[in-house]
Amino acid sequence: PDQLFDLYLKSVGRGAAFNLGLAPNMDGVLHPNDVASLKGFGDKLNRTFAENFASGASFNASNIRKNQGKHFGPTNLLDDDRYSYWATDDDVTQPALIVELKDESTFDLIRLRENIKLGQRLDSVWVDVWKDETWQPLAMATSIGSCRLIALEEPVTTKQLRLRLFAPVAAALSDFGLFRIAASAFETQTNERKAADPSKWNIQNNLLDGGNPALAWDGNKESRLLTNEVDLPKYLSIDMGSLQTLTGFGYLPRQDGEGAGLISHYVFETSVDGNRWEAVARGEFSNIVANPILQFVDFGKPVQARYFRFTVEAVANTSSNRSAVSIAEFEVYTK
Ligand SMILES: [Ca+2]
Ligand SMILES: [Ca+2]
Repeated sequence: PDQLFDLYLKSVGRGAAFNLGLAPNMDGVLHPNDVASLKGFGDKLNRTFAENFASGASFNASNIRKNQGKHFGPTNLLDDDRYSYWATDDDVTQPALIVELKDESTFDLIRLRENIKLGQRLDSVWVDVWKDETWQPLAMATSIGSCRLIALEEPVTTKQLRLRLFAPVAAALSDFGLFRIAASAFETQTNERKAADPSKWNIQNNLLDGGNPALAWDGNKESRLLTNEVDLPKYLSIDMGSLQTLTGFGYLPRQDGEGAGLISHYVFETSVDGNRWEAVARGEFSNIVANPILQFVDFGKPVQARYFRFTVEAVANTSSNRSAVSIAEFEVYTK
């Protein structure tokens, strides 16, 4: 959520579109982690903009266009209408506006909007706070446009602010808001899966002849097990050395761009004693040729096991059941 919020500040907060580039998976739905992040982000956004600390403020403008406070006065900054605005006379290009907040407030996000129907007029806006009996610069922004969000390094507490506007023509500011960036309700962990330590693994049985199986769990994406051509299905079973709680496994296809040996169909079984096996996952890596990234399979529930057996039922790019098999990395997850 925090990363999405940063992206929001950098896009919407600079008058640009907010494009996440989220891709749905093969079932046409977004990954649950993405959905959780979006919900957290939406929640953060709602809570951040729930209270505008500028609302109820009183203003003292150095100039109001034609002295028409009703049409061009600074109260138009708080009316939620992005086309109503505070404007100055044509020859006033460096006006100032003193803002007296209703209450002393703490904020770390400033929103400014121009009436974009009149074009982008402002060169820059300075925001000062009244502190220690003097105006102290707090923030400055150029190119305001339809929406400019300024995130402060740290929250500031004040009752009085001053805006100084610099424009080549009469200024037309339509909105001014002060907000407190809400904390995220939760943080998604980008690395929530915890891979089991493969240093204690021993091969129990390997029917995938040829190549060096240890290269499939050496932690190096560039090295790989590449077997001889074998008749599929064939399996490899591992003794992890002790009973573990497993939640899923991951298969990283070869990363060298070659298409041979990309596993398309698999069965993953576990065993407590190395004799009796239980299939906990069976399926297809359907997009592996187009997108040879880490293929993560969640068991749906934790499984107690000391042994696991990975059966390669078929590989992509061939209709024959005789093929080499490649595994750049293989991981099992304990969390
Ligand atoms: Ca307005
Ligand atoms: Ca490797």
